[in-house]
Amino acid sequence: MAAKTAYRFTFGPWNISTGADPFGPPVREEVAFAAKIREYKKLGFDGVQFHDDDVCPAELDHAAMTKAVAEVKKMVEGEGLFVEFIAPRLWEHPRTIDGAYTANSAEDRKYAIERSKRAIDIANLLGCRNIVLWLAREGTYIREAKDPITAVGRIVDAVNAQLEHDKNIRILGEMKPNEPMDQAYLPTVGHFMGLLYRTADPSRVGVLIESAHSILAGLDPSDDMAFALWHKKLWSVHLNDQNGLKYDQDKTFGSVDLRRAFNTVSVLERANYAASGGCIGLDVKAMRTTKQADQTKHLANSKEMFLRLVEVARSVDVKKVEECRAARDYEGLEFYVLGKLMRQ
Ligand code: 3MF
Ligand code: MG
Repeated sequence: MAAKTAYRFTFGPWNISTGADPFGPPVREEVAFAAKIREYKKLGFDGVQFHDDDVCPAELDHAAMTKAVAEVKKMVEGEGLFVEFIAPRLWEHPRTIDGAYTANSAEDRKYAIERSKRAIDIANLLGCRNIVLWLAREGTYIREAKDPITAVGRIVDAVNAQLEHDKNIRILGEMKPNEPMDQAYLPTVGHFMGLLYRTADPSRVGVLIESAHSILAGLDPSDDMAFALWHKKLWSVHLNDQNGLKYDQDKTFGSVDLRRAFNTVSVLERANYAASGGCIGLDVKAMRTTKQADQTKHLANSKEMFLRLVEVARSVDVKKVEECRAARDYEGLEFYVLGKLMRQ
């Protein structure tokens, strides 16, 4: 049998964090950017995901930005890494308080689009063609705050402005139903998929699916991924785990529901996701109780969980599964899968 395409693993530098949360200050020392980049290879990762302002401050003029990006490129390439995507951080600036593309102020919407185009320029300088849009503040706290119909159109306009800014760039929507907003305008993968076919160039628009975001929407991540895979639109993932419908937890992959993680891995294996060029991105947070010396354990553990589940998925007897399906013996199938997960 031909060797399968190896999975490529990525994460963003925000996954190494100080442990500050809305209820308490940092509990670990801040790690310098360059030191974070040096961790990747040690942890067995291949590439980096960036917010635009992880690369350089958003206020830099064009010349200073170009220079700063060149330094980061050198640093990343020096470590033998590649940049998987750039995500414009459209949720921290004073001009994005009321949303970015859907803000009621025309000036603020203009800022969001300009900032997104700038993120595309940064991506180009880094030799990367993926832009991830996590539409953090495109929604409302109260329904009456914005015109929801206009809002949907404004998101399409913003995507189009980016597709037109650069004819090579690809846009990946990362959908999340709530947090920070009470209700997001495009809460699920399905919502964004319904919209992407109406953009100026649907062939350059796809999705990044985060496990926790699907779970927060009451959906199963593996089914969300299967839906996007059928459309050939699953271009990246953020694997993690989530314990029920509460705040976004970004737990270690597989740590809450092993079977759900197994099904996620199985669907990626079944679709030969790695061969299509997609990376295995992790978006995981260390527990606040984690000590400084262990601040990357959650990343190593998530990757290891993924690889172990790949082994389990590959050990599944396809014939046995098909027999159970044909006989409608789902009790038997379930018990077989549980046994596999217990390595029995
Ligand atoms: C929010 C997220 C973010 C996004 C990241 C890239 C911290 O819930 O998951 O990760 O993935 O900003 O768009
Ligand atoms: Mg994420």
